[in-house]
Amino acid sequence: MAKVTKHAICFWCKPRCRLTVESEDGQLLKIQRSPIKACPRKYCSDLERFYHPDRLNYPLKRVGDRGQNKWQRITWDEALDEIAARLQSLKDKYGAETLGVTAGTSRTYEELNSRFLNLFGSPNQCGQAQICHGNSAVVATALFGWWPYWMNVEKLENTRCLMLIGRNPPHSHQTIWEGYLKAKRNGTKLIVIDPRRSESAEAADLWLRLRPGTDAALLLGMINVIIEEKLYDREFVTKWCHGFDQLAERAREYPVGKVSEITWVPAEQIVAAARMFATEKPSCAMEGMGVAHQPNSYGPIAARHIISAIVGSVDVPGGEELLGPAPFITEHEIEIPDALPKAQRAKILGNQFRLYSWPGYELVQSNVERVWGKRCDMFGYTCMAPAPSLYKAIANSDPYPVRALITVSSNPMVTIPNTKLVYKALKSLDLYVVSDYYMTPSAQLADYVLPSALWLERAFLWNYHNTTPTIRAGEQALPPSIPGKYDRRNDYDFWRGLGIRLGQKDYWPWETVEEYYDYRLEPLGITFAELVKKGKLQTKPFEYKKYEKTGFGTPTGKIELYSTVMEKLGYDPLPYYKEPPESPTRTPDLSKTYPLILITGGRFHPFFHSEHRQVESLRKRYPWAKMQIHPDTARELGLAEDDWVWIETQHGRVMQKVMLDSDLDPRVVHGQHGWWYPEMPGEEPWLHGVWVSNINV
Ligand SMILES: Nc1nc2c(c(=O)[nH]1)N[C@H]1C(S)=C(S)[C@@H](COP(=O)(O)OP(=O)(O)OC[C@H]3O[C@@H](n4cnc5c(=O)[nH]c(N)nc54)[C@H](O)[C@@H]3O)O[C@H]1N2
Ligand SMILES: Nc1nc2c(c(=O)[nH]1)N[C@H]1C(S)=C(S)[C@@H](COP(=O)(O)OP(=O)(O)OC[C@H]3O[C@@H](n4cnc5c(=O)[nH]c(N)nc54)[C@H](O)[C@@H]3O)O[C@H]1N2
Ligand code: SF4
Ligand SMILES: [Mo]
Repeated sequence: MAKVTKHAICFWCKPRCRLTVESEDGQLLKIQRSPIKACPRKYCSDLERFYHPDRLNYPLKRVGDRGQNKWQRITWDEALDEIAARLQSLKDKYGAETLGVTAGTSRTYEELNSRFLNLFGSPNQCGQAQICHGNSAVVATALFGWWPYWMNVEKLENTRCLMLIGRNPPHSHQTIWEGYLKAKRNGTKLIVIDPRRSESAEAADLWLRLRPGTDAALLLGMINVIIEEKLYDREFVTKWCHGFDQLAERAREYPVGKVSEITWVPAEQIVAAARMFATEKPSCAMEGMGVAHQPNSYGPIAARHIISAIVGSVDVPGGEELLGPAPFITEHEIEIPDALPKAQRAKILGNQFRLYSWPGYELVQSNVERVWGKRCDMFGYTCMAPAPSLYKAIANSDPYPVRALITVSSNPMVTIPNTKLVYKALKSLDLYVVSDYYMTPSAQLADYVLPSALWLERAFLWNYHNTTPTIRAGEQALPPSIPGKYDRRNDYDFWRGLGIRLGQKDYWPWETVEEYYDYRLEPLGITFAELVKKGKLQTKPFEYKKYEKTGFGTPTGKIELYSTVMEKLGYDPLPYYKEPPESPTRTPDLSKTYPLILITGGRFHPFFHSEHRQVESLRKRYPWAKMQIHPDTARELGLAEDDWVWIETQHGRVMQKVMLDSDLDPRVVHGQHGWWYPEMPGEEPWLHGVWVSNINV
């Protein structure tokens, strides 16, 4: 048979590169190298990953006790029939809210999770968003009326100063980093706020090594300097910002001396950063997980958006670009949130988090729609149950029984905080279904494990959750099923198959994912196949300062430095700093027993969260998990490079290997996340070594 060349979108990590894939007779031959220098794919062969013996090939049904690693191979029809029947009977017994769905970090068709669940009648959709960029998306939209689109890397050529706050793109978003390096040649400045001397920090003009968890104080201190030194954009603030006087009053509570004490950052550095960001314009900031994972992350996220606003860097090229939606059928429209009855909405787990839940959603999005004509999809906003609320509810049957869970593209036993709680919850379920590429510690606890088609084996339409008018498309490059070898299915087929069996037939008219995409593209007059040929479609030109015609998509029509949304929801309308729940200042007694501050999860190549630990050539680079620690601290504890060390908090302990780092504050250690060891036995108590080095324990 002749060689076939196709174009697929790679989902191994964040840039979502479109790659050329060569195959023959369904066999993968070669994948074009990525244009990105820091691509983690270069560390192993694609054949090694694609044809890995651990890949799941057929649906599996549990035959032993949960966690015994005893499985029977069944067909897709058997699996879907049985799952549908069990879901129906649990729904009859406990109500539709007894089903939860958990997703990962937008690796697959997550709008379909919501579509299925809304039609099923449960509000309990749970993603990674609330411990990922979801918080930023929600807060930005509340304050700006749209989420600034930071993946427009070309914009960095116009940026004069980039501020990275708890974000390290050389390892996490390589395209952003390459965009910055290009801009740097024209003199673009870089400020990095990070307790670690990350690769970004190394390249920075200013590196602020702060105490973990104190970003809100630092950023409020910078706001105070900018206001006191009158470095803000007076005209923009007067005309387009709501609540400047209240903000100034709040910022006065954060003089640099006090902020320096809280954050461990020298006062002159705080002043220098404030001046640089306010004068090298347009400036823009990008916050990451160092900030998003903080309790009370509203504070730093709001403060960082407010800084960009008061210096007048919003909706200008190279600043915080508000690009608006693409005029096609958006993920949000596919989710059909209105299909979920109001009485069911009210039952969403975690509804005490009002900004993230329906009341906040309605307040924010009705204003977004007024100005943009569409709601902002923003992954994980369509009202999700936060993971801790979901797992607590399952484990304790409180506030009601949640007896069934479907996990598609996530590994909660490794990636969700508090593994012991997740474990207790998963063990107690009546029905647990996992769709994945590989067996994982989470899948080991399932009743059904379904083999998902890899990115090479499926079509995908990508537009960053409608935060940009640009759409990209990749086609299915390899067959997901080869008789006698494997029978994987695309997650689209899974949701459609399950939906049809549960009375949703009219809502799944598209037999294939390609037909589904044709439907979504109809308003643009282009088919999915045509878009694949083009590769990328800019549906309309990027426009700036649109607010001059329409106002901002917020209740006041202005950028809300003082958030009327937060006020209506009963929260403090201004950002503020609160000590972390466990800290040397707030819990000094605890600090006597546990004197060091632990941060986790800094990204590192070649891994992606809990993935690729099966791939031998990659494991050669990191056979075991590593913990960064200052050499002086290590010496005091009698530790040397590469020693195994217990990392212990009041919640649990795991072990990782010592990696010395003399740039770290001696009071701080950093543990990698995502660790499990596929080579360890799958059955309990091992669960592939999930208790050994997994920092979320
Ligand atoms: N301590 C700590 N914990 C963290 C973080 C941290 O920094 N520190 N980061 C958090 C963040 S930001 C995030 S986003 C989460 C990520 O959490 P997860 O999304 O749970 O992370 P992954 O390990 O990528 O798990 C994805 C799983 O889905 C499978 N998979 C990948 N693509 C597909 C697909 O298309 N279909 C199907 N069916 N399966 C697929 C993979 O094989 C893998 O097993 O982790 C969070 N957890
Ligand atoms: N290789 C690889 N790439 C990835 C991923 C992956 O797992 N592996 N995950 C992807 C996903 S889902 C996401 S969300 C992104 C996340 O990408 P980033 O947001 O860049 O995530 P991190 O590397 O976890 O965190 C960035 C920095 O925050 C610092 N930090 C820790 N605590 C604090 C603090 O209190 N304040 C401040 N200011 N900084 C702090 C850490 O030292 C770290 O250098 O990466 C994506 N890309
Ligand atoms: S691994 Fe990441 S950088 Fe490399 S091709 Fe895939 S998406 Fe692009
Ligand atoms: Mo994430």
